[in-house]
Parts: sequence; C-alpha cells; structure tokens
Amino acid sequence: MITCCIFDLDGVIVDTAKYHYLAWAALARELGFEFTPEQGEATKGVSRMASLDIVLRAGGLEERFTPEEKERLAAEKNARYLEYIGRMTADEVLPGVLPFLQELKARGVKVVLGSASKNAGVILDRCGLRPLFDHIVDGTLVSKAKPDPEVFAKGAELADEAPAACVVFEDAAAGIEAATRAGMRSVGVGGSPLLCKATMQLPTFEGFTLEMLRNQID
Ligand code: B16
Ligand code: MG
Repeated sequence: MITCCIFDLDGVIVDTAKYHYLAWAALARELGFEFTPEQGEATKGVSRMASLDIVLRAGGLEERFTPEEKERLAAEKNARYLEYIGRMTADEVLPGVLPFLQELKARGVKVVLGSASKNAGVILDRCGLRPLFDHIVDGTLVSKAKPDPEVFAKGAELADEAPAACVVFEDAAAGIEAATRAGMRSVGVGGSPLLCKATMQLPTFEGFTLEMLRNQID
C-alpha cells in the first residue's frame, strides 16, 4: 500500500518553468542570441549547470567559457530567477495540489519533496506549502541529477519508507526514470506523451484523491 508520496516541484506543484525560461532567455540575449521557448523545454527537470550547457549550445557557445565563467553566468541567471520567485504567491500553486496535499496529511500519508532545485525552500515558503511537507530533498542535498535515483532514494530514507510504499509525482521523463530506478511507482503529471513510462498519468490534480491513487496504483 502507498504510504509515502514524493513530489517533484517545478511542473508538479508550481509552474516555475516559465521563470527559469525568462531568466535563461535574458542571459542568452546578453550573450547575443535568442533562446526560444521550444529550446527551453530541454531545461525542465535538469540541473542548473546542465541547463546552462543547453543554453550555451543553443547559441553555439559551448566551448567559449571557462568553468569559472560558467559559474558566474549561472549565478547571474539565478539572481534573475530569484527576483521572479521572490514575488510568487500561494495563487501560483497548481490547481488541485493543495487539497490533495492536505488530504494526504489528514490521512497520515507522508509527504516528501524530491526536487533538483536549489531554490525549492524559497518557493515552498513563498507559496505557504512548507508546513505540509514532512521532508524536503532538494538540489542542495543531492549530488547526482535525475535520472539518477538519488533524490527519491534519499526522500524514502528520510521518511523511513520502503521504495515499494512510495509513489513519485513527476512532470519530466528523467524523473519518471529516476523513480523506476529507485524501485518506486510513478505518476506522470501534465499529460506529456513523454511520460508514457509512468505507472499512471494524471493531466491535473483537480479532483484527484488518495482513494483514486490507491485504486489505480495499489
Ligand atoms: P535551480 P524540479 C528543476 O526543478 C527545474 O525543473 C529545472 O528547470 C532547474 O534547472 C532545476 O530544478 C534546478 O533549479 O536553478 O533553482 O537550482 O523539476 O526538479 O523541481
Ligand atoms: Mg519538474
């Protein structure tokens, strides 16, 4: 039986992808090229430095910078991103997420965050969600990016739950693969055909309940 739910953040709980994109696009413009929304898709669920490589490749600049310069560019992007997320409110929590998290808490199911973002804490605080999470595993705690299972394995370990009792909610194919490699079932959130390897798919959390989850997954 499912007794622990592990949530990705960006694309599952909030749509911060649009802020990541705006910050990367602004950096690209400074470097002299356009970074399109379609190119931005590839940065979803990917770590900050891997995202920077995707942006630089789009501009044909992948060989141009030293590791120190790349750190500076990533810091510049992050400063812009922090400006955006510093203005977030609870209204930006995706539809149906809050009632589902509240139901899990009320029914004694553990709620864990499993995100690649180093800014996850800021986002949870801005949206008032931190008290609903029993454990938070974010980009400050893991060294290997999804599809490596580290982030979810660590979440299960902190929650003291067996992988078989955990289900991962993810919007990125790399996250679904990470869940499978961690020995966990998964819910592909958002309806992308790229999530076909998930145990089940969920277009939106609106109207979704623990009973529906257990009926479809247990
Ligand atoms: P940061 P998730 C991921 O969050 C984002 O999807 C991805 O676009 C971003 O590059 C990554 O976090 C790192 O974020 O720069 O804030 O540390 O989907 O794993 O919740
Ligand atoms: Mg995500």
